[in-house]
Amino acid sequence: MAGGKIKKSIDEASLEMIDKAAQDGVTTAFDRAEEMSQCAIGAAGSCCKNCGMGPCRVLTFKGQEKAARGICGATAETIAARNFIRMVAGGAAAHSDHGRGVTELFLAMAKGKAPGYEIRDEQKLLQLALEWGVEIGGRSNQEIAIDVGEIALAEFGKQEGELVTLSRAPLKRQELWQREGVAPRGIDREIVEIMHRTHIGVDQDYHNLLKQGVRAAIGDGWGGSMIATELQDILFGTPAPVLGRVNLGVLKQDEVNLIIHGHEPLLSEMIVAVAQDPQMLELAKSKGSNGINISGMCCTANEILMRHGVPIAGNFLQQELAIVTGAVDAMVVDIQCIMQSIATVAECYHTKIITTSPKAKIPGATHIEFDEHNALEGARTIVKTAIENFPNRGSNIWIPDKQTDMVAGFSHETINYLLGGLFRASYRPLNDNIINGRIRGVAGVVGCNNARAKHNEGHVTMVKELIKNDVLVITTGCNAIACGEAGLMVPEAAVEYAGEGLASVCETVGIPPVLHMGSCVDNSRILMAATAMVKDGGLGDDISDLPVAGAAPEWMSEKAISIGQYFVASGVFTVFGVTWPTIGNDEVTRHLFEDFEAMYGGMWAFEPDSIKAAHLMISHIDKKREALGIDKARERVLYDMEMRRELDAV
Ligand code: NFS
Repeated sequence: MAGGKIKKSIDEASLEMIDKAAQDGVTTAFDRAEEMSQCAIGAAGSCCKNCGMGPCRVLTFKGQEKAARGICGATAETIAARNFIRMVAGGAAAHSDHGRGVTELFLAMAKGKAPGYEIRDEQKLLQLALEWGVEIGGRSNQEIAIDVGEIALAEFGKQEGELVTLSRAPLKRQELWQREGVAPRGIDREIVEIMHRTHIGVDQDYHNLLKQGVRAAIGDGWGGSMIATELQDILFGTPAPVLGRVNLGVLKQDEVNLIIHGHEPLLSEMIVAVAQDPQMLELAKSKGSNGINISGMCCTANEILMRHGVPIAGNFLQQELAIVTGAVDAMVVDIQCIMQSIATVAECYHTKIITTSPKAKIPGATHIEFDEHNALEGARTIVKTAIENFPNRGSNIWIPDKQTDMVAGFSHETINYLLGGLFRASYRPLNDNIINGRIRGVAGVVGCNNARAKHNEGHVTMVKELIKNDVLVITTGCNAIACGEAGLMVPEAAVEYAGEGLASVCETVGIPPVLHMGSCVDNSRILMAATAMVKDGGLGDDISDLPVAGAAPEWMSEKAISIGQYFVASGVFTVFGVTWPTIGNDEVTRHLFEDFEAMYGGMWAFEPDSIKAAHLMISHIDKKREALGIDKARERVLYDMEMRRELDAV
């Protein structure tokens, strides 16, 4: 049963709810992870079930002479590579279909067919228009937006040439992609081609297979995800730093609790607006509550926190636990990272689960379909459903008294302003502080929770180790929420956890040592930040020259594999924890971990121990510092500090 002897989370609020679930006889992912045994061959990526002759299991153990093959003759390498890039396809499809949804709404807005939506960031619209050669002079924003939206939508189905957004990458990177033949022609095309090539009897060369994985992943990070981020910013505003709160303690005993869970900010923006409507508040009062409390879960939570300051109830492994409080009147979901079990857990309490996407239905849930032409009406129905369910709460309510402050919303643009000032926005001060050694480097730590690992432990341990060693951390997704819960996303955390060099920069600028950059599609902001660092000069002429690294210490989703792959393809050393999907095949793993460095300047690594993983990243950062000839500067900084300490002691 839940609870158990081994702690399943480092988060106290979650542990309280895991215990309550056990008392209430409710099963959660934490229990299922314990009960469900894993197939070692499948987990190692050595099981092929791409045709009706299989599954063929081809795990070759050390010392085994005859290499196993599938019935069709596929080698263990082919099978491992096929499985790996099918994960990339799944992840890239998810992000990109999200991007397509945003683009469709954007176009409907521009054509005046989506009442309630408008252009909030005009500057970004014009900037995109300029980049894409859309005529601006003498035209209305709506007209410009129609052209921008149409170009964006065409990127998904484009068949030839290459994505327009690739031109945002450093020149050297663009040339490398062309040279290696991995510049995506169209976002969908590369995903479809993975499905084709991994069908029985097509591509049987693991080098060639993995190359297509790279191509589709670039189409995600520099294509689908980037389009999602840019158009969401135009529609809902580019985030700027905002103070919020995080963890299950944001739920309120005396108010209607409505949790918005999933990924697209399209509907959630409307719900946030409707919840402030006096009529709705009146209705809520008439049902005996003191107000309407909206909070977020998973990546949607990041979206609405950074744009509206709406509190976050938790990350991926906390979605069932929120319902276990007994205080959630409705949980509305759209797409991705939604456990089917929330409907089962909800049966034990009064919570109404509301699905909204035609792409994502759950038996037992109420379906209120999101219609962009009528979004406000849909949002009203959803908020009303939550309010009307408030009187049905039982007496079995227990909200953990735990919540933390966190600052969110460091978009690539605001980092620019914060560091460089409003009138001379630039990454110069960041680059200078890297060059002078106060900041050792930058790490992007992102990704999911995984029920096979202790909740939040990998995230928080790694991030603490990095900032202690003067590495500035930028984060998105469930890692951002984990860091928020651990108190790492407030400026004061710099003094408590960061090394002296990093702390001194954070104190001067007034920023936390861990910067929240948004949801998972917003990993594209990290690509833009890295590109801005290259363009500002002094740190080489490609992303692969920068003293940066990436990680997803608790990954589990296919989206995480696609993200990792586009980071690697962009020249970033990227380390994953928990498990590695090609671990059953040395050849394929070696290719991803070693050969990729020569090809892309970035490569994969696997290290489940978060401290060791952090040090792999730090070593890589130091290697890059050395190559740039700025390693000595850091030694001086440390020496200075040592001297200062000695002086202080006198
Ligand atoms: Ni991204 Fe993982 Fe999901 Fe968001 Fe969380 S689980 S890959 S972080 S919510 S997408």
